[in-house]
Amino acid sequence: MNTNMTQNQSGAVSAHNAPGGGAAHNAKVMNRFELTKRLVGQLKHEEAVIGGIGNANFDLWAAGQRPQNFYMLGSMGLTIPIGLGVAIAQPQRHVVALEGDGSLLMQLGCLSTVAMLKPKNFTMVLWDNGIYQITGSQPTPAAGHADFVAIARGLGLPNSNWAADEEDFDRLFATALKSGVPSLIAVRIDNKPGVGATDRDPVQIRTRFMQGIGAKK
Ligand SMILES: Cc1ncc(C[n+]2csc(CCOP(=O)(O)OP(=O)(O)O)c2C)c(N)n1
Repeated sequence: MNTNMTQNQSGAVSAHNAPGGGAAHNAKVMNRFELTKRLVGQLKHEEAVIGGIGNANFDLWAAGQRPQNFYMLGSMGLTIPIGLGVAIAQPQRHVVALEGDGSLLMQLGCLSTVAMLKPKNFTMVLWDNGIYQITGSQPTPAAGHADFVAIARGLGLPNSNWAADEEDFDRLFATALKSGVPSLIAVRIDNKPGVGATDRDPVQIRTRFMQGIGAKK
């Protein structure tokens, strides 16, 4: 771990020195599963949700399976690109992408594509624990000195914000669902492991999702 990082009691790596990161510094460290349940509780219109590899989709699975959920297996960095594709293909449906910070780092350029295409029906939630948790909690190269909200804004996504606490997360998500612009909500999370374990059956996951969103196979 580099010297700019601190680790709080719950183990999350703080981005306290992040440039432009006042909001990141002030953001409470929260729990991904608790917030995933709150997020799912706000879904009333068959919104599609793409859960990122590992913990993002484990917690999405544990929060209650829905036919409109797609559980990403295997590849890092594809949650936002997949979500963007669904949002473009189905502009009447809101699409939510839940991604880990390590995975987003692997495909950071996707934010530029979202900013260029400006889908009105797309919300990205970034679970930032500063670590590659599922492979052994190695610190990411961004931990402690990068601010994902500042990065997203700089790439042309002004509706990007750190969630200050659980209530702020609820408010930001409710606003994002009806905002008509792409939104990114970044959340500092603790190091508690994912709660569920997604069935590792890619064909079934794909088939269920395609049926769930009424898409042809
Ligand atoms: C292209 C690629 N590289 C490496 C891996 C191995 N791997 C799987 S999950 C993961 C870490 C994911 O980190 P993050 O997205 O931050 O989620 P977290 O584990 O912290 O919940 C790694 C390195 C992979 N699946 N794909």
